[in-house]
Parts: sequence; C-alpha cells; structure tokens
Amino acid sequence: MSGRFPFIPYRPERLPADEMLRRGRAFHEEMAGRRSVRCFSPDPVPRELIELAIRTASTAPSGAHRQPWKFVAVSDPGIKREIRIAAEAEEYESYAGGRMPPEWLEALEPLGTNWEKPFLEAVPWIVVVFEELYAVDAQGGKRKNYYPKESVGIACGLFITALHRMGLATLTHTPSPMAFLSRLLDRPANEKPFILFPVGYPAPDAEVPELRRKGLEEVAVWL
Ligand code: IYR
Repeated sequence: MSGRFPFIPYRPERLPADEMLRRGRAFHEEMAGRRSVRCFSPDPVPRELIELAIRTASTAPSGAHRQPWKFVAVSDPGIKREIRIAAEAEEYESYAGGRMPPEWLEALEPLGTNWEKPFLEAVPWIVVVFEELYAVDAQGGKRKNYYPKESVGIACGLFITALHRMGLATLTHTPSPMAFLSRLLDRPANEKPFILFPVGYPAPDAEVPELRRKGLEEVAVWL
C-alpha cells in the first residue's frame, strides 16, 4: 500500500482579532476549571457522550496519520469489579509493598492518594486507552507506527478536554504496572495499556486538593 492522499482545500474561517481573543480567553477559563476527580457519582452517563469524547479524541494528529490508539469503554459492572480488584492488588504492592520508592510516595503525599480505588467500581464508565505499538494487517504482517506515545498522549488530552466540555469528570489513572488490563480486556499483543480513565460526574461531596497551577512565566519562554 502506497501513494499520496488526494489534497483538498482547507480554508477555516479567519476570525476578527477581538473574536479570537474572546474565544481564547473563554476556552482558557473553561479549561482552568477542570480538575482530576477521584470520587464519582454512580449516576449513569449516556453512551453517546462517551462516543463523542472518543470521536473527538480520535481527531488528534498522529505520526504518519496511523492513529495508533484504541479506546476500550467498559460499563459492565463485572468487568469494572475485576479491574478494581486487579488494580488495587498492583497499587497495594506499589504503596505498601515497597515498589514505589520513598521519594515517589513523598511526591504523592500532598494528593492524599493510596492503594484503594473504589471509584473503579463506582463510576458508570471506565475508558482504557491503548497505544498501538504496531499495526497488524489481514495477513498478520506487522506495520510500524510512528511516534505512538506522542500521538496517543495528544488523543488523551483531547479526550479529557471533550469530557470537560460536556460537563463530565475523569482522572488520568495509571495503576502501574498495567499489563492486567490487556488480559482483562482481551487486547492483542500489539496494544499496550496507556491510561485508564474513570468517567462520570463528580460525587456531590467530591473534594479536590487546592492546588495551584504554574503561571505563564513559569511555563513559557519567549525568544
Ligand atoms: N498509580 C498510583 C500512584 C500515583 C502516581 C502518580 I505520578 C500520581 O500523580 C497519582 C498516583 C495511584 O493511582 O494511586
């Protein structure tokens, strides 16, 4: 398989300067209100909203346009329970079994996390994103993907953004190591677990740490 795509015109609307500023400010304000949540309401979330978030994530740019991602959306209570049990076993080993070095535990202390992950059962949806390390064609041949980590990372950012825009909350959860997710979700060897997203509404009494984000002067350099 080779050859160039046909090229088509791309003429997005060019906005007036004040409208650009207005939109940029409004979007920044909206995104600045996003928080990672660890305490979810059991209220159901329509599948269509999850579909939209995945469609939006899948608009991400990717190396050689290989789109090396797969989103596994779980609403089945039995599978969520299995994920919780397996994740907590790994997390227990990390937190209490000495797998996380003291420096790491210290870094997490302000967040108040521990090995217990009840939200994995409480949430209406768990979306596990897999990184496709290489593609497999119909004959079983392997085709290399390019920059899969960068590509999937961008897709995950768009996923989080889409959820927030729709009024849903999530957490970028990485119950490490994540190999158990391939087994429980029956994914092939070319797909590697990347991030697990519990998705739902925050619980009515949810709290988040009062953290401060770096200012522009700390994250931007102008030359
Ligand atoms: N995976 C563990 C530990 C953890 C690691 C980081 I880096 C965090 O920002 C938060 C937690 C857990 O989910 O508890």
